[in-house]
Parts: sequence; C-alpha cells; structure tokens
Amino acid sequence: MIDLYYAPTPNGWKITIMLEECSLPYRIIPVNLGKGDQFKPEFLAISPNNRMPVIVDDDGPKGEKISVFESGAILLYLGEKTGKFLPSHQIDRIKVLEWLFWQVGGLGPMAGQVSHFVNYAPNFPGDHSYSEKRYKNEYDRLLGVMNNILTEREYLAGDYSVADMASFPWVTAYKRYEVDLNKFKEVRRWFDTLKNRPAVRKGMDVGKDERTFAQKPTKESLKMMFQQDSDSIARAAEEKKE
Ligand SMILES: N[C@@H](CCC(=O)N[C@@H](CS)C(=O)NCC(=O)O)C(=O)O
Repeated sequence: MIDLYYAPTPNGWKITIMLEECSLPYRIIPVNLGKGDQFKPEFLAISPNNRMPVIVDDDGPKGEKISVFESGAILLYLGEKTGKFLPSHQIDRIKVLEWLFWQVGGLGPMAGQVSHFVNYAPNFPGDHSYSEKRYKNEYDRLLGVMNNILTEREYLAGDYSVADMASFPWVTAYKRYEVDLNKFKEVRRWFDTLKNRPAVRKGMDVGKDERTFAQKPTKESLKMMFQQDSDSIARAAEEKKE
C-alpha cells in the first residue's frame, strides 16, 4: 500500500492523477499546510524540504519500505514501479524527462508564484504589481512554449506520460490567473483531452472539500506558509532531532 501525504493543491494532484491512472491502491494522509503539519518532526523525517507531496511505499524495491519526496521524483518512482507512462526506451524516456523537468523547474514554480501574487500577496503590505506582472508574463510565455510543442505532438513528449500529468494541474488554474486559454489553441486541445480522462478527474477530486485557495487565509496560515526562513527551518530541524 502507498501512503500519500497530501493536500489538494496542484503539486498534490500530480500524484493522485498518476496513482489513479496506474490503478494503484493508496491511502491519503492529509497534510494541513496552514496549520504547519509540514514542520512536524515525523513529516520532516520523510520530507526535508517541508513540502508535500510525499509517498511512503511499504512495497518498495526488494520489498522494502521507501519514502520519496518531490513530485517529479515521485512520478518517476511510480513510472518505474509500474512500467506505465514512462517509456523504457532511452530516446522516448529522455523526451519525457525533458518535459517533466521543464514542469518541475519552470511551469510549476512560475505558476506557483502567480498563485502567490494573485491569492496571497494582497494580504501583505506594499505594491506587488511588478511581481505579479513578472510571473504572469512568465506563465504566459510557458503556455506559449507548450503551445508550440503541442502543434507537433499530441502530448508533451509524444505519448501520454508523467510529463502531461505533472503539467495539467498547473494549467487548471488559468481562469483564476485571468488567462484566456483559447489564445493557446493546442494547449486548449490538450487540456480538454486530459480533463476528460476519468483518472484525471478522479485524481483532481481527491480532498476537494478541503481546498483552501479560494478562501480567505487566516493570519496563522499566512505566517506558516509565507514567513519561513533559514532560522525557522533550523528550529524545526532541531525539534526533529529531539
Ligand atoms: N518542488 C516541490 C514543490 C512542492 C510544494 O511547493 N508544495 C507546497 C504545496 S503545493 C507545500 O507543501 N507548501 C508548504 C509550505 O509552503 O509551507 C514538488 O514538486 O514536490
């Protein structure tokens, strides 16, 4: 059985989508980010970056228990475990890795910053307009990159793969980010295809009632998520040792 440490956010959905696509049995362990579950010693032991998602598979390599953090690493692990959505042929595999790394190093972080400036920055003093524009431009550029490649291929790396599953959740937010997806004809086609996959729908629905990004954040949750620095992380690491 796989335990998925999870909150219903785009990085979490990548993994529920893959687990559903592979029909792997899993159990959700909720991580309440606003309340600081990500800093608890038992969580830091499996997620040193204090972020979800994380999986613990009690049937890992050689039948041993293993934990994996970082959504890209989890998708690779699950692809290798099941032999699904991650080609074994080297040339096809590297195409998937290119787009998976593009997502975890580009689309995800940039869309995440758009989300920060749209959903959370208004709770902090100062003029955030340049920052918001900067990340919205980057998000727009990355959707353009996606659109270009999708004129040549049905999916990001050829066949449907973990690279598509990683990218889809970060495109779903386009309305909240005031993006007209119809401007990106091929992304629209790709998005509509994925949206209609039963496993994608099921994965996105996991923990739907616990979603918080449309709600007004509390002072406590803003502090927990956006006022961490190396000192607070050092304190959490010390508590882990005790
Ligand atoms: N690079 C990480 C990013 C994970 C991430 O940023 N997770 C967010 C939720 S979407 C989180 O756990 N945030 C907790 C916090 O900010 O304290 C991955 O791809 O797994």
